[in-house]
Amino acid sequence: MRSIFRAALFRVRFCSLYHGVKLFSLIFLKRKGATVSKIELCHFILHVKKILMFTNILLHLHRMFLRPFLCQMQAQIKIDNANSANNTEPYTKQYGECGAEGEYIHFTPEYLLNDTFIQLYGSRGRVFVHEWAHLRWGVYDEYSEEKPFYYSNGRIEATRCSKNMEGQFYKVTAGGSLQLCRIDPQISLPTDGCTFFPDRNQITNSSIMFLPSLDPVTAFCRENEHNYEAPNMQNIKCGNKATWTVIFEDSVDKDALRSLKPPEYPPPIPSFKVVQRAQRVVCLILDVSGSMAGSIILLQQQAATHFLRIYIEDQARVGIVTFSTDASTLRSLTTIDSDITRENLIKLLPKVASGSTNMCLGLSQGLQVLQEDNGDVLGDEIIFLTDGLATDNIAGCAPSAIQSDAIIHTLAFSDKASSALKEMADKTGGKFIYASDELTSNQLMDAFASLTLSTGDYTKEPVQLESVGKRTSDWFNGTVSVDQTVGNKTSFVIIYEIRFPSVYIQSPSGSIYTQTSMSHDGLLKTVTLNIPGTAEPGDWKYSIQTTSNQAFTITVTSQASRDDVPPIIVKTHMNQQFNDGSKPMIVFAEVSQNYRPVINAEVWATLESETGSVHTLQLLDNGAGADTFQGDGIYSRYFTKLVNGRSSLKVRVKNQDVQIRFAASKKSGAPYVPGYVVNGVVQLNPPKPPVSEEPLEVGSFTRTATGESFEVKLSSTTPPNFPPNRITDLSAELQEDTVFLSWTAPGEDLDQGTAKSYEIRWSFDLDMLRNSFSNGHVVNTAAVSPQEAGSDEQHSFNLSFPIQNGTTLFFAVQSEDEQNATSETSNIAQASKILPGTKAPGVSNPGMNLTVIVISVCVVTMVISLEHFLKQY
Ligand SMILES: [Ca+2]
Ligand SMILES: [Ca+2]
Ligand SMILES: [Ca+2]
Repeated sequence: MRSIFRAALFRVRFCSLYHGVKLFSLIFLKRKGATVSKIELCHFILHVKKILMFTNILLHLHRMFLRPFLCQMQAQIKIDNANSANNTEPYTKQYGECGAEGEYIHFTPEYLLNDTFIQLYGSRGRVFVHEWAHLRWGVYDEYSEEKPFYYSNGRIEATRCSKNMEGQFYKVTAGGSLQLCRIDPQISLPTDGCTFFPDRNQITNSSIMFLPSLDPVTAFCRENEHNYEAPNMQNIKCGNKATWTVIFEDSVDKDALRSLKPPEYPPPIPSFKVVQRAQRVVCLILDVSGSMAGSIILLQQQAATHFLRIYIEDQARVGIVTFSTDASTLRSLTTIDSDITRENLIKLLPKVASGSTNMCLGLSQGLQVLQEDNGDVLGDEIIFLTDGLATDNIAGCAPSAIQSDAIIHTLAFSDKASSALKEMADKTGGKFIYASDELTSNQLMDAFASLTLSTGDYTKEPVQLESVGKRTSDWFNGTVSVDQTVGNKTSFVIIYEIRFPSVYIQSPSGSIYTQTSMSHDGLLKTVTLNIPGTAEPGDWKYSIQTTSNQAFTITVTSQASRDDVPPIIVKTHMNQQFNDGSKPMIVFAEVSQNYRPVINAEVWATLESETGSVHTLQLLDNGAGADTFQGDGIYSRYFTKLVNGRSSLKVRVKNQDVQIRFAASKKSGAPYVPGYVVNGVVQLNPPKPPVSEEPLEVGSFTRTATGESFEVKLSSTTPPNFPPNRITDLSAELQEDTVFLSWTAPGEDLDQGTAKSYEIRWSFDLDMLRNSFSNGHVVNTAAVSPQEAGSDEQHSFNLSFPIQNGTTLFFAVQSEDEQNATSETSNIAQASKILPGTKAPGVSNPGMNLTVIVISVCVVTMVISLEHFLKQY
């Protein structure tokens, strides 16, 4: 089953979420059929009156699905095994700003096939809607595992939306019986394990982002029912906005939703297109025009060699086409079945360049080659490499290439490369990568490495451990850490500019490899060391010695050492591919092992513009600034030094002398439901499936990865000034009459540098702080000078009056930079004063007469506020 589902990453194309049930039945079908490797759901344009069989959620959606998802790696809904045997929870990988699209939804086969999960999480259709809202509309969860309760108006409340949702609090013992919740006197909130059990019947119908499994829940929280106070991610990330508001005002579908018309009935029947790719079919289309002559054609040859030797997988079919004044087929589709086949292809790679640059001829020749196997090019790939100075009208022939259904990756060597190259990649699901011809940047080698479209089985794919270059006239030394997850097919490839250097490579146990164990290709200026068997884990040291001043690069790749342990991988991307300076960009890198976040790694991004300006940034997983969740293995940072033109993105990850940890992965996703209150009696669900967090000893590791290139066109001549970032982790505590605030420092420009000042305000009224920060009571911050971005900030102060028992206060911060640009208001932190021993007011238990369960003061029933209740429809 593993292999079937591993390959079963599928994409939803032009489609919406009508008939989630059909969608899932299709997955069953696929499993039984056992032949389908990829499912594409097409022509699914939707108006939804009744989404899914069970719910009556009115989501009028149509015309929304704009982006075709053309490869499994980019699949937005993945059905794949869990990251550890027992972790079957559905979740959405989401880490962007509020309203930004998430990365993907992950369902496990167990979750889809085992009906007991329906009881724990809700019906698959309902869960799908919840996950879809994370993925498509960038809304966040309205429950909180970290802060399940908070204090409001003298009552303990469950973190939820809407606040009209009723239920009771109990703790479930290890033996499965219910116990009274106890209050922790330190925080005046229930102790760990206390759980909110919602009533099965509710007077409210929201919210999907809180508890999609509950039958009465059919709607998102709107402003009139939104719980502004709940300390959940939705409020933290989205500035206390209701999910409904985010969907209609900030999401990618906001315009479509605004012009929405009532749907026609009946809605169209969805149709499914099932596509299977037996193996990868790829055509290299290489530029051999005069402008490529000299060092550039050599670079192309070196990188294409590396691709054919290391990256293209067995059983793939490869063709090679060149173009200049004319186009010619150097090799028609050839199945990679041995190293000899690879080397024969490598021998054909072009070495000389002359003539003009007729890109359209090359493209059409390549498309013809891709038809050789089966008469069409659907799902086939083109790798189109050019220095970008077209003689013919590439913009004229690009549309038909885009229409062809092939995936077109474009690698451009020149800043003059036509925008049609980027457009072809964008519109066909390919990648556009700009590579500088500066040898030490190693960008073309990296570009080829990043084009591998994953099948999802990372145990069979090369991983880049190192890619670095240097210009020197003596030594070029470095260390590459081979960890336990890799080691097979390890190769060191050294490219030199002028003269064959001396190369020494030392294994962790001290064996030294010299030239005699390496192969040297003088024409290709490449030295290669292939480590036989599985490379010894540990630090491998390389030393390259030259007597003349020249440039070098070293590229180290490896593969999984065991076929049951996927290696640690890293992926990187910018939050957008194009920027005009009005908004900052964010760099993301995801470090993971079999979907498990790898935390405590050191991650550096290098952003290099075509004009040669290089900016390095350390990416952080600290849950502050650009980073949404701490410890989720997503390392993020704002990129503020925007430079006009195209830029490349590369990250280096290392983990040395730090204990690496794998964190539990779920951050956004439908909640586990512990049970319900039915007629006043709690009906318990089976316990939550345990998440195994067995650590994997991997040792030190290094990784590099290249992201798609991006482009900046500043609309103003002066570079934009960004204010300090919005603080999202402000927290407040009250001890006696002293307020303790803590947060992570923002910077002069978003999360970089040092801000100039803070403005802290408080209020008894959350809404007031949220809507008019400047009307809050000001806190004297004269003594607080901001520290560097990312530092822990603390500030304590006394209010000028004694705080009454039972009082809740709200706090918020704004920061200012040197140019007096002000940040957005922080999340709103709250603190309550409850004197130990006081009975928490408002705590009641109307359920006590209806159940034999012992009741205490901390069993709380939610109060229905009918005046706040507004029916959604
Ligand atoms: Ca074909
Ligand atoms: Ca993170
Ligand atoms: Ca600034």
